[in-house]
Amino acid sequence: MPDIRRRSLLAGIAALPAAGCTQLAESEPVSDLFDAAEDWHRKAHRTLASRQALAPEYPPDERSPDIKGNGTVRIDDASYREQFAQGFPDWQLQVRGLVENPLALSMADLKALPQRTQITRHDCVEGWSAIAEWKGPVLSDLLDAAKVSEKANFIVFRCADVLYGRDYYESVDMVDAYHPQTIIAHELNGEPLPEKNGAPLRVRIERQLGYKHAKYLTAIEAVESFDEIYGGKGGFWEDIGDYQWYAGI
Ligand SMILES: Nc1nc2c(c(=O)[nH]1)N[C@H]1C(S)=C(S)[C@@H](COP(=O)(O)O)O[C@H]1N2
Ligand SMILES: [Mo]
Repeated sequence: MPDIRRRSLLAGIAALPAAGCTQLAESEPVSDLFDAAEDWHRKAHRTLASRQALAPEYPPDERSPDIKGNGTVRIDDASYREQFAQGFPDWQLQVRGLVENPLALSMADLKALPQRTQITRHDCVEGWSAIAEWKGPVLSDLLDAAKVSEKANFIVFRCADVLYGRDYYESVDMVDAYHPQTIIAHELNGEPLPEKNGAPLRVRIERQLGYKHAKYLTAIEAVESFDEIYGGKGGFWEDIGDYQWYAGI
């Protein structure tokens, strides 16, 4: 959800206990009700706060010697090969869907935005992890520039690769989309992203398992639901039935 809505949600939660005071609360059943509501809101607030917490970051000397590539590691498509050979001069990242102001950003546009650098651990559901430094603009800046509609509930990531005959794609909710460590990475350990790791762009969503971190990004799409998108479950692995949509860590 856009910042404003998130903020008003938090403000609403914070304001609630105050409503339970004085006169009204003196009659027994009403005050029970207030207690229950307060309890519910306290739990909701705690859940939201824990989802907004930062993932651990590491010092440079804890970086892994290599970040293996998983899933797609090479794209054979001729136009991708040409772009790759030239350093992606014409690559475009679209920001579209339920937005007031759709964007088409070049690599130069993305590098001109404020950048975030973070050394984090990637955890793959298959049981391996690796620590690496990632750099790129934060997704929330792109979403703010595109002015995401109040109707949008999810952000979908579209990719350039085809795995087992299907287009790879992924999605997250607005809490992860606006998380301060969710970035559109174009560098890995100080170098342009290698092909195996998603060149030229991949998302880092540090509170989620590896398969959510879509590589070879072509578009970011704000949607109300997944009903009309591929298998309707919000992601490549989710549609196949292998992994859960929510992969929080
Ligand atoms: N487009 C795309 N994104 C993808 C995948 C993929 O095959 N295609 N694999 C996912 C999985 S399962 C993992 S663990 C990570 C692997 O990232 P890496 O190749 O940089 O190690 O990317 C994720 N994102
Ligand atoms: Mo993975």
